[in-house]
Amino acid sequence: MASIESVQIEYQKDIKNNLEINEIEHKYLSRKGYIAELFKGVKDILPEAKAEYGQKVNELKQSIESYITEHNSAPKIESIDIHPVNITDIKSELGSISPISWLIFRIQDIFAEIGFSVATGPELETEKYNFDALNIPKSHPARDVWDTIWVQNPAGIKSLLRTHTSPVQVHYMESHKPPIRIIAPGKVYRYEATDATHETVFHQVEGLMIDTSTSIATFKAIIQYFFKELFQQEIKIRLRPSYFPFTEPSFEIDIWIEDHWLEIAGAGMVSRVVLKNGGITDPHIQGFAFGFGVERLAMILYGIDDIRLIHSADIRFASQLGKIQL
Ligand code: FA5
Repeated sequence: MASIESVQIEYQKDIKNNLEINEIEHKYLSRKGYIAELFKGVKDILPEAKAEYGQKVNELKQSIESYITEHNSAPKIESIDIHPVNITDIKSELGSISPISWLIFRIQDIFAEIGFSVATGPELETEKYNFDALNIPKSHPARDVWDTIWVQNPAGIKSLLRTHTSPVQVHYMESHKPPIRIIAPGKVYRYEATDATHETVFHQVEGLMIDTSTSIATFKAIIQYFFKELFQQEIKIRLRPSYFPFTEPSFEIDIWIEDHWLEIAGAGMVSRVVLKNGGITDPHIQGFAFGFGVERLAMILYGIDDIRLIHSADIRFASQLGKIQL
């Protein structure tokens, strides 16, 4: 049976040797530790010495406890500064839908009214769909118009990030028979320097309408309907003759804003070569296609004079525009 003195000596030794705090606690203060053993030993003490013995064990116990409290690195519960928090008061910034998504939903709604459904295609494309099937062969100078971000994949196949949404035209024709009325919104990528009206990653909405009686007149009527619905007022537009290998004839659509024309879309009657590549060979079937720049439309609608602001990741910008009901 340990004596008070021997426990005291042992304890001093342990302190000197920097014994871990939890080991000291276990060794001296646990249920089977030295202090408990000393308290049990009280029964063997003479009755007149019991009180003094008990007092000494208690003093030793207290000095061990205060040593432990002082050296324990864990925060003392009394010393933690507790501030009650009313969790109903915590305000977090609510995110909002991006202005571009808003606009795409709005465009989808406008076209849905006249029977156009929504199609999609991959952003990681092949040369075949982005160029070849659209009548832009390898050597064709028109390929330079679309500065391409090429992607080398492990199988050695050359892929690319689509430079426009026009590949969706061919994917859709391959899997659907005319009549066709679709729009295909999505991201496109171009390896080009940015400026106030050009981004590297932006959105287009492709449109494709094909059946037996679709003409340039149909195209003009639909485009006029679309702009009137979107802007809720008459908008001055002009069709400029242009060139795309996949349409014949081809146009560029410009919109008059304030004091200048802004190019908003490419369009035209779908070339026979493209129809054939999509599996349509009936000479009575024809149609038109167009490709809008969504950010360019957003610039006009929201009065933004620099396209780079739109994807600047500035939450104030996005939330402000996201609240505007189109
Ligand atoms: C095309 O991409 C054609 N695929 C459009 C088309 C579709 C023509 C179907 C005929 C038939 P273009 O490169 O012009 O064409 O781009 C179309 C629209 O995307 C432009 O009118 C413009 O609004 C927008 N756009 C083009 N480049 C950028 C850019 N770097 N940043 C933002 N918007 C752009």
